[in-house]
Amino acid sequence: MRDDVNGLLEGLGVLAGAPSGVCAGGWLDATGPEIESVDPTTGEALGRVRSASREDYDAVVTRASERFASWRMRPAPRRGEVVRRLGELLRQHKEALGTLVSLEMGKIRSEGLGEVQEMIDICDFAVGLSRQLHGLTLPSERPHHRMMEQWHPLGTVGVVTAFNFPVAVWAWNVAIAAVCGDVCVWKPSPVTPLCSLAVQRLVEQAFAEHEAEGVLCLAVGGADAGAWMADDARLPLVSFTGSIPVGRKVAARVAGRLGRSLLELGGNNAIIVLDDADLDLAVRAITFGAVGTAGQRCTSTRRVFAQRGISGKLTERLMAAYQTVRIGDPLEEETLMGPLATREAVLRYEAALRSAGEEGGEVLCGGKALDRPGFFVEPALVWAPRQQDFSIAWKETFAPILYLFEVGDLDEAIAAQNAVTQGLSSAIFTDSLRSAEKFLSAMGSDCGIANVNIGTSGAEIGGAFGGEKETGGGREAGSDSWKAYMRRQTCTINWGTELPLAQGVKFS
Ligand code: UN1
Repeated sequence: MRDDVNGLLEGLGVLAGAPSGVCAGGWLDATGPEIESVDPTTGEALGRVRSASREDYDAVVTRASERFASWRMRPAPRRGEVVRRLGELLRQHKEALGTLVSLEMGKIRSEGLGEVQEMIDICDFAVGLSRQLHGLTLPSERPHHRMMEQWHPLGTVGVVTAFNFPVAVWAWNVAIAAVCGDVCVWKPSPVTPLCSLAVQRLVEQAFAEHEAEGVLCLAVGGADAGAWMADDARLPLVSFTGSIPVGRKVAARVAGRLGRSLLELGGNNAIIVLDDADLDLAVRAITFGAVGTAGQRCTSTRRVFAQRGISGKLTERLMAAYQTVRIGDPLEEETLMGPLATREAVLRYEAALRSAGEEGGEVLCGGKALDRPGFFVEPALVWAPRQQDFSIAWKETFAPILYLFEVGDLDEAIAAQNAVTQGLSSAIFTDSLRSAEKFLSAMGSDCGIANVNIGTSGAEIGGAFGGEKETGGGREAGSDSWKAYMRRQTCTINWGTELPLAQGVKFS
């Protein structure tokens, strides 16, 4: 697989020199600095992309905003047809694009392919949705009046995505936004610029075939470009996926201009394992949740609260499972865990484990960076003291580190799980209906996602995805998340010959 990396990149059209990372219904000549894409498996350069300068970015937003005037008037089901074509192209290029995700980001190939599948799924969902952007009809208090609610496109949406899902999170946003009648400007992570070029090439094809060029635009850039978006009053909505500290800044800046932001920030996801749990399921779910994507999902499992009667056995089983994790080139079929995405991530992994040791945590297995090229680490299992005394577990470290805590009962587990400031995903393993229902009740998990007998990661696109508290409150993908990309209009229509005023007011 690795022998023909150049063939792969050429096939996706992302190799030659330092291609432009700026596209708005045709590729523009980018004039910003070059961004280097680094292969996390070897530590060597994969390619370069020229990023958007401030002028380039402005040109993209101007073009996109002009495009909005006609796109919003195309009937939603016709807009859906364009997204359907994009979904078809993604099906055709699933292997190549999934492999590129794996190559550039470092997740294993099966997860790279799964990420592209997530794009295909959301395209399908959006196509159906394009005939269901429904409003309500409401009874008016006045005779011969009717009230209704309708949803209109919002405008130009800024979409900022993270390195860990370099293509799927973009798709969640833009497939929905496009059928809603919005135009989008995408700023991908500078860690994965080649993925964004490959995707944009498919966008260009699908949208050109339907005379819809310029609806989905690209401006590759770093933190500067993110800040331009946050401050840009031409963007009524900025969808941001990334860390809590950066999300906090984005939210404040967007709020400062009274724009809307849709935030998908960090998680600190826990799995509760009760004494009556099916251990086979729990061990598999925890291992995938903590080790999958090398712990670099916002939904990755970071904490386990094991009830006293089962904690010993669970720990033993997890230690055994961790020994079987084959670390290596993510493109090799038998690999279960690839490298971290960047060198800095390795340093953060090491720092977190140092803190864990200083605070009384005991590393049960793993815990070292591998002595080989690239950014490889071992998945680490840490037996932790009480959570109150263990500050490192309150933070999200984007790495395969799992903290194991022991708890007495379900109430203690729920309290500990909810004690942190993040609120994305959560899960419980139990065979007790009563315990499961308590966990899902208003006094249970405070997260945006709460699962029973499945892990914290790997959500399907049909549900609304997002979390509470410092995770930012945004909801993307399925259910009624589309409403975030539209503006609601309440209309009252008088079909009578009188003009009665509401609330019985007389004015004559
Ligand atoms: C993310 O990590 O930013 O639920 C998104 C999951 C994936 C999406 C994760 N479907 O793990």
